[in-house]
Amino acid sequence: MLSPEKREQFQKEPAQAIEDDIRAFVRTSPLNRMPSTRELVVFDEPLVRFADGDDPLYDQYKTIISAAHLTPREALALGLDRAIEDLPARISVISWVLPITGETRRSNRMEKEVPSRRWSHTRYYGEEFNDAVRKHVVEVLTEVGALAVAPMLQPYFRTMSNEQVGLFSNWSERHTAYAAGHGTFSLSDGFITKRGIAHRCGSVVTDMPLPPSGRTYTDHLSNCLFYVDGSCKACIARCPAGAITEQGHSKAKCMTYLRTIGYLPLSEEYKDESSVYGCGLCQTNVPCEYRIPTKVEKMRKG
Ligand code: B12
Ligand code: SF4
Ligand code: SF4
Repeated sequence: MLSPEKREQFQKEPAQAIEDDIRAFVRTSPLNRMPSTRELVVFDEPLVRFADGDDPLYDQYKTIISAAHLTPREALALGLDRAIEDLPARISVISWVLPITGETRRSNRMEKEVPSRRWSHTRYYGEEFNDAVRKHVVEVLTEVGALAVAPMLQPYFRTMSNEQVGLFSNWSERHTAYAAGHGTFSLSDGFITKRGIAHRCGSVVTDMPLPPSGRTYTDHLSNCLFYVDGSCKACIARCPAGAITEQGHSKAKCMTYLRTIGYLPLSEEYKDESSVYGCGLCQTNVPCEYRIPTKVEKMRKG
């Protein structure tokens, strides 16, 4: 239940109210804790931005990804079991980035074959928490009278593949993060934000009119050093599966590796676990781990 003050804030300054609310939830939720060491949080302070639900980018995604990738209007209408024509004139998308903590990044940096236990737990319990954020945001928006749907929590959410992009889902969290101006893609395929590439992200579609945060980059690869000046390539050396080359990221090799280590834990560290989750070695011990590396380079050059 929201306090009367909070309700008033949602009326007067909805964008700030949502951002404050997500930050408070990440800071205080007991679910944002490592199960083994409850005092350690899974994610740091989140980044929150907004996209226009009718941004023409979403129509481009129908071609860049697949016709099956939903626009925000489709995602909201399907989730509410309404016709698209019955939706309000303005649609917005709330996009958040949950930066992985320094402790977890450091632990994964030392690994060469399988992710650290903390990284693996961030993949598993962290995504459970990300789902809790999705659910929480939908509940709060509904309480203040808005329509809201978290596409990844909907029964219609699915992952599939096509010849053009290989594996994809019908709601890509990172393509919404791109639309909201959080950052860009990269050689390793990871999404580089101002808090770096080591994060998880999520989103909710709503009819609450929120000001789009805007984008400052020139294209979808602007934050990666390799695509800016041909340098870096640190992620290529980090990948134990040989899934990253100058031609980009092989999802097939990456997924095969994730499945292999998932079912056959290699490290002593996992002897009490039933499974290892994720990998993310390409997202730690690399220049884009904590920051947008192209900006650092530009500053250094004057
Ligand atoms: C399927 C899936 C996978 C697949 C395929 C990943 C992929 N690249 O699509 C596999 C199993 C390989 C995988 C692996 C991992 N995953 Co995964 N995965 C997903 C999932 C469920 C769907 C991804 C999706 O829909 N992709 C859509 C396709 C089209 O994306 P794409 O091919 O990368 O997009 C390219 C094109 O669009 C192209 N492009 C071409 N022209 C243009 C033009 C424009 C304008 C734009 C914007 C783009 C564009 O650029 C992109 C990059 O090359 C998402 C959750 C979600 N619903 O989003 C998580 C997600 C992508 N995974 C995530 C993570 C963290 C991982 C792992 C690190 C595992 C782990 N947790 O330890 C590895 C990392 C692999 C890597 N090197 O990136 C995070 C990514 C966060 C981040 N930091 O980038 C997500 C978003 C989950 C989350 N909720 O946070 N994953
Ligand atoms: S490690 Fe370097 S080349 Fe790889 S994604 Fe990061 S900035 Fe790009
Ligand atoms: S997640 Fe692991 S296997 Fe996949 S590209 Fe990154 S380092 Fe390679």
